[in-house]
Amino acid sequence: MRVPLLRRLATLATALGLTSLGLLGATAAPAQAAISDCPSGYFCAWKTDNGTGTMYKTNADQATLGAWDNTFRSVVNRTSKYACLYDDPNHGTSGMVGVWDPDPAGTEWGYEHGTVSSLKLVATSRECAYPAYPAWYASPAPEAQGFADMNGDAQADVLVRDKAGRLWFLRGDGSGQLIGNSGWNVFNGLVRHGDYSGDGREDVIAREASTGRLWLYTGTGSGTLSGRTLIGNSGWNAMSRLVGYGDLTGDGRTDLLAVEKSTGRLWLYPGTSTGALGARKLIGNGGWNAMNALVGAGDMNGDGRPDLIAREASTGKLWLYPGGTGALGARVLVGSGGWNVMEHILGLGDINGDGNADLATSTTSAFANDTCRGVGCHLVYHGRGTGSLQPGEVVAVDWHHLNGIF
Ligand SMILES: [Ca+2]
Ligand SMILES: [Ca+2]
Ligand SMILES: [Ca+2]
Ligand SMILES: [Ca+2]
Repeated sequence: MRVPLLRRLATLATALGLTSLGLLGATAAPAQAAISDCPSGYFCAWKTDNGTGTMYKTNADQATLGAWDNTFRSVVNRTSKYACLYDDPNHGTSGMVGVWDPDPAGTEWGYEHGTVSSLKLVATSRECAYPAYPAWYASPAPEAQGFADMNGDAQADVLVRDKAGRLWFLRGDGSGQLIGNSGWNVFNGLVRHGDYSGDGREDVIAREASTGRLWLYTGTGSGTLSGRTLIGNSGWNAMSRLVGYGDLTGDGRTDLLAVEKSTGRLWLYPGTSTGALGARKLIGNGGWNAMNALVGAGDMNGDGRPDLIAREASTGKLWLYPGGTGALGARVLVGSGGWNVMEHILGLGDINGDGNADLATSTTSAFANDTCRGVGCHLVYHGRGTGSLQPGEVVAVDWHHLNGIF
């Protein structure tokens, strides 16, 4: 089945913010094309509007197109990757960038405008114009916080899962390191923070969607992960939210919080010396399903104990629940509303190096301010060390087309 080109281009232009609207007025693709001539595994193009005549084919990136420069009129992408078509040579993005979805069966074909000068085949659509991972910058924190720092350089780190199921480690200098080649899309819960295995290095906990199992991936201390250990046999899909919290019990070991879907109860699963989780304890009687974001945010209010940030779905308010010893204290309002325009809220410790824990966010389509609009704006809210936050600032605009940031 052929996806209408107009809709596809319009969607893409909106989503990626790449395309000038000039091409959206093109007429529909022609009625016939010899797409069956294109071999499986190849991207193919023709100089004619109906896929007849000499066929171009490639299964590799092309910085220039030689005799085929500015000639593509109809195309089919029978590769398993996204085909990015650039008006510029060398994959430049100053001109139009078109994106064709993977279509190994060759069931869709479309119309191009005779302006393509280079092409690239990539695993995720965002890579047509951006790195696979978003921009992330953090300053060295004055105190070692042991929170959100997987490689021990005192800079807050971010982990990103992309739509191809790869895992990336962002160390805070704008770069990204691949730390999981594939397969991470089997998880429907990914959490940090803290050291569960007891070696002083931050780990990752992942919930397997198909089994409800909970896995501990032990950090190596350099940003990468080594082997995994099963720490929950089953049943974890009964939890709507998992929160890597830090130490709530006061024994120096990182604990996990979880909200039970059916009851709205909040449970504390204490970390132990072995990486396994201890017997759970009820720390919230009910009502926690009213929260549509829970963030282990480190010590936001400056009393030396990690705190919980929660977003109330019905009001868009942000609440701080101060961590005590094995329990949470009375909540304090730290965001008076509007927080539902955030897709992710991340507690990453001290991002700007002033000693106070901060929050980072990325936005939904409902967000707009003077510097950024829509999906994928990335803001930092600097903490004042009292629990309250300074106004957010947009610091990047490419936190979109991903499959998890934590
Ligand atoms: Ca770090
Ligand atoms: Ca603990
Ligand atoms: Ca605190
Ligand atoms: Ca700070």
